[in-house]
Amino acid sequence: MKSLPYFSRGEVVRGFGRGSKELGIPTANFPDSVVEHLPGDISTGIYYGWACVGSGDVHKMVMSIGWNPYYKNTKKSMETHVIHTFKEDFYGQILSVVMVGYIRPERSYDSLDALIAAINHDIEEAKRNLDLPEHLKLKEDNFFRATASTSTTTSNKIMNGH
Ligand code: ADP
Ligand code: RBF
Ligand code: MG
Repeated sequence: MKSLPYFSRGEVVRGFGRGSKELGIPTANFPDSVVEHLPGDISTGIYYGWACVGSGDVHKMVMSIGWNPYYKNTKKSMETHVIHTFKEDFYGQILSVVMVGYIRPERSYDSLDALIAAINHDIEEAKRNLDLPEHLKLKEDNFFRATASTSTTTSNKIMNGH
């Protein structure tokens, strides 16, 4: 995928609330405007990369893009699970992400447990891959540090800085 790494930023909006309740894996959802701006070569599926909330620390993340075939959603979503334990929810805040690599396509599973196991497997793969030197350097990218000083108008912009 020629658009990787793909840098993206947007407000955290509400989804169906299933991530935390049903899966125990919260996912911060991006608004439709961000999803609609994805380049054509970024296919649906599971990605890994780096993420930061507001001007906070940069953490590893996994992201799901698509229609959640297990739930048969009708609207395409772009949801990020930040691999970090937060004290509080962060709806309404600006989430900055860089998608670094692709893991697998989205698929349906026979049970909720099987879906959860697959996601936990993705998280382990993301953690491992992101420790590679070529991926670690993106954690330090100016994109993340710019968030702290730029105005809301700039930080709300969707961007592809690859
Ligand atoms: P929704 O369907 O509204 O996205 P979720 O159950 O998926 O609901 O929960 C997502 C929300 O949980 C995020 O918007 C964020 O405010 C909060 N949250 C807390 N910890 C995390 C985390 N580690 N990764 C992503 N979101 C988190
Ligand atoms: N949903 C699916 O229907 N199929 C999947 O293969 C799938 N993989 C996911 C992988 C990761 C790493 C994450 C964070 C989510 C995944 N989801 C998948 C989305 C999941 O169903 C969704 O986050 C919850 O429904 C909450 O919105
Ligand atoms: Mg969610």
